[in-house]
Amino acid sequence: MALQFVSSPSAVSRETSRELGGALIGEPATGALPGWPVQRVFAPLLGATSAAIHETWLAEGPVISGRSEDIVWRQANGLLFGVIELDEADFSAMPGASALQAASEEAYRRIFRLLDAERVPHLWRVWNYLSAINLETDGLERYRQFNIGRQDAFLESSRGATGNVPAACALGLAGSPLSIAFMAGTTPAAPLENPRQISAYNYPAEYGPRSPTFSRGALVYPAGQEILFISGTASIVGHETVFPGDVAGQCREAMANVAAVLGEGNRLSKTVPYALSELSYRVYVRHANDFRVIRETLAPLLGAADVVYLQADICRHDLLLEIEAMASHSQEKA
Ligand code: 3EB
Repeated sequence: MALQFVSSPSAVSRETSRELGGALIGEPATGALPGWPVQRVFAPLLGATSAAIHETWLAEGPVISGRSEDIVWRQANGLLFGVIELDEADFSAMPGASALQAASEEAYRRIFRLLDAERVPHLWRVWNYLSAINLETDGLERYRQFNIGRQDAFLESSRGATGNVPAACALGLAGSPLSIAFMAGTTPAAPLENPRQISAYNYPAEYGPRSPTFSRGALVYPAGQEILFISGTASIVGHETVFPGDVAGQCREAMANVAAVLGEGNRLSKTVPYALSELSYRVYVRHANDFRVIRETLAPLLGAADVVYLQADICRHDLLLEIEAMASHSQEKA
């Protein structure tokens, strides 16, 4: 398999020169971080046997490392993985634009400059984390401020903010800087939408002055391979939250949405069909107290799948959980 995803309680003990990048989920690291781009996800793990989980993407061969404008990145075989962390305190609010909005726009501008310079133009998947995501400052929720900066950067880069946009997630983590990890490639992604939902980039204005810029999922193509990314998925039908206050109901509805995006993936896939039970899941739980109910409700729907549960704030105050998932298939035909 060309690109490999590994998950373990600790960083790979010795560097193999094949690490492209990854994430460290759990308690803030006290020791040194690995030498490859690592997104620190400052979120308590739920129901885990270790204090932290390292997730690492391994390329087939040696990788090239670089740093530009605070982005730490690596690339191999037409694929680039990068992480940028920005401190909002380094940005100033302007009339009508918060420091978070400015930082978000700048982060995406830098990402697009890097992708243009490295000729890896297609943004496939983005992981967005920020602190206090539901906090309202100067009359606008911080998630909505982030959405303005993100969309402006897409429009400014002439990428457009609808249709061909990356799969993504956006969560709130206590004490986190604005942290954005991304995977990009030399080949275009096939974006996926969910027939049960309005595309997020077409959400009406009641969810903020600018719509979020992401697709419901994507099929992407590292050499010889197809990866299915299912974006952060919640209990939303059309554009409305359903089952407010009912955590089990939200679990079932979110999984119905995951299944719907998987169905779209299977319609467009160049490989054998994907099954819900083969995906790797990340489940974000707003209230740690809901964890048991969420795990019990999801268990029969996920089968033996790998699941990481973590506490995080979801970008709408009435959403109690969000589920993202991915799987990889070889494109080699038997
Ligand atoms: C939703 O469906 C839930 O802003 O990048 C999910 C995935 C959500 C990605 C983002 C937001 C984002 O609207 C929230």
